[in-house]
Amino acid sequence: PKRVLSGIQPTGTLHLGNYFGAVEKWKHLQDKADGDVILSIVDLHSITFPQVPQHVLLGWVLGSLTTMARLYHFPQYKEKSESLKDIPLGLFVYPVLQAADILLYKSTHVPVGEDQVQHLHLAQHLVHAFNNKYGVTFPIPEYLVEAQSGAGRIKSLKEPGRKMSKSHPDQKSRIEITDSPDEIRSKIKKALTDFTSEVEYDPENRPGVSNLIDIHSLATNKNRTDIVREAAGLDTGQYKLVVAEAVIAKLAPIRAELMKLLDSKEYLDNVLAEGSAKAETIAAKTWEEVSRKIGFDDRH
Ligand code: AQP
Repeated sequence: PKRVLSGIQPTGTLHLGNYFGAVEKWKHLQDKADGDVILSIVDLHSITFPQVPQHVLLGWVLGSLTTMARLYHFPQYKEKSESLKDIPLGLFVYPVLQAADILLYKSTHVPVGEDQVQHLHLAQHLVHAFNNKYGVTFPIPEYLVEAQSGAGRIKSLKEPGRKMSKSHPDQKSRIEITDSPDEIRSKIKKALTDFTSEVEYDPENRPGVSNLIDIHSLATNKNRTDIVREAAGLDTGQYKLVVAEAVIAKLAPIRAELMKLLDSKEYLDNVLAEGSAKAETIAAKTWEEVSRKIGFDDRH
């Protein structure tokens, strides 16, 4: 059976990048109802307490099946460790824990963005390594291609060379989905562009305005060519106002629903409790099979 797995770290409020890059795609997957869809809040990745020990246990097993040399080459590790003097071991083994998340549910499909392709390769490699050593246990997780849309990363409003991020200290670098219309206007007005006033799509040379065009395109489902054509005659300052209104319109119903949900704590707690009970059942069964195949005794 098809089983799709995806997750998000609880490291801040969702921003436009998370929404367009992940959440909106999840909604499509859920609506399509083609197989199981497991969506998770990956709290171990963000270092809270372990609620589901099987993730850590399987992560340890998988860690013994790969090498440091392989993990050194991950771009996310390289990028995040560059600015650190002391690199936490957890940051280094992160992709192994991610592979454990995928394998623990015997996931068959994983929607990934381009920055995650190597991580999925690692998960595939670990499936081969485990299955060869202990007998066929896991399916090979595949990319979920339909879930990848045209646009790449949404970039930071302040440093368009970097992606928009939840945990970046500068709140003005991102649009959060809970931002008020005024906050959205103000952030987009202050978004970094360049000294050319024309609105054109040229991500390499003009990343700032190109990022706004990408955001505009995702918010309205219009293609970039039409957007640029319609913006002829506007300078980037005027164009920012257009983008802001498009984002406000897109987020209005999402924000309203979110506010309603935040008021119904009981409902949210139920969704989480029901979801984790279902996930636990699968995770416990897989871990039982894994420990039996490895030869851990009954006490585990
Ligand atoms: N800027 C982005 N553009 C498009 N998609 C994005 N995603 C994240 N940033 C962008 C997608 O959102 C999901 C969330 O992934 P995550 O929470 O596991 O961590 P992340 O990718 O590292 O996201 P953040 O927002 O940058 O979090 P922090 O600041 O905590 O590292 C993923 O599907 C990701 O592709």
